[in-house]
Amino acid sequence: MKRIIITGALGQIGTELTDKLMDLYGVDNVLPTDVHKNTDNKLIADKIEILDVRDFERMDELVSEFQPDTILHMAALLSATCEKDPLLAWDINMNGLVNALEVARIHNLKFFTPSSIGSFGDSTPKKNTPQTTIQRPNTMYGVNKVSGELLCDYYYEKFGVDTRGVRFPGLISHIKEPGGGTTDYAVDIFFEAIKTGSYTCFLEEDTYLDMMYIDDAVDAIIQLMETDPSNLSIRNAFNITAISASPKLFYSEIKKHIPDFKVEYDVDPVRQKIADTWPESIDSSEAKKQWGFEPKYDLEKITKTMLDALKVKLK
Ligand code: AKB
Repeated sequence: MKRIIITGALGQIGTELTDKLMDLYGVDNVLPTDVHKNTDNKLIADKIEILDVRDFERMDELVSEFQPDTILHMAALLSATCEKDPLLAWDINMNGLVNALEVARIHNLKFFTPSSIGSFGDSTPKKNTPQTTIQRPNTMYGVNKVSGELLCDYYYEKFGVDTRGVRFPGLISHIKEPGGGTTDYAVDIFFEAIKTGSYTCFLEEDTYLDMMYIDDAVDAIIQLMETDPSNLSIRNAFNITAISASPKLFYSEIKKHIPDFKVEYDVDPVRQKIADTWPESIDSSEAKKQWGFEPKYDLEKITKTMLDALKVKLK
């Protein structure tokens, strides 16, 4: 990658990804885009262009002007939001993706888009979920993610677009709070631990899902995009994960730092139902083998990093 356009640059992953890319590749070689311009990040604020990913003409115009060699298509609605408005989800997640794949085809760009553990469903093996397995999700988000993976394979095989992707687990960050995801509790719990010393969790205490710290997620995207294409046999999305964790596990880890921390449960049936169809732990051995994926943050390190950073941020 030398010159990169990003969609959804102010989203949960986009914000930290854009920052790191500007650092590595130079501010002038990164073009952040999003549907709004509200950010405290000065470098991103100076460069950001408005782009609704459903608007193909505008996307094409920005790419023609900026002349990137890579598009990182991050704009998407998350799982719980998709369930609230499934047709809007289809419009943004699918039409946005097709537009991004089309500009990649027309302008010969390398292409990345994230899939998710949400691309799996009830009939998928729940433990150590293989790279290639049954994917029959029953959520709109899952339907979008599986269709997206298939489209990436199609564009690679039919048009030779250099498509790459990962299936992200829940991501944990203190910079940007997520919105509308099923795994959001794993971020909220840290914010509330520092703000109020207690947290009411919307998933049951023993719901195990894969999680990862945002720095590992950003590094994974860059590492995958910098890998020689001949090393990659998977063009839809690689399973990646750092830890498999439950609300109870986060609670006991946080308690080691804040002994009075309290957690209660008020389960949201919509998000619990989504979580119950997702794997408890996925197998990321193909990502390790093909492009050296190796997360650096385990539960202990994630907890300490989050609490230390939020103590400063929220004081
Ligand atoms: C969500 O919860 O929707 C996302 C995801 C796992 O894709 N964080």
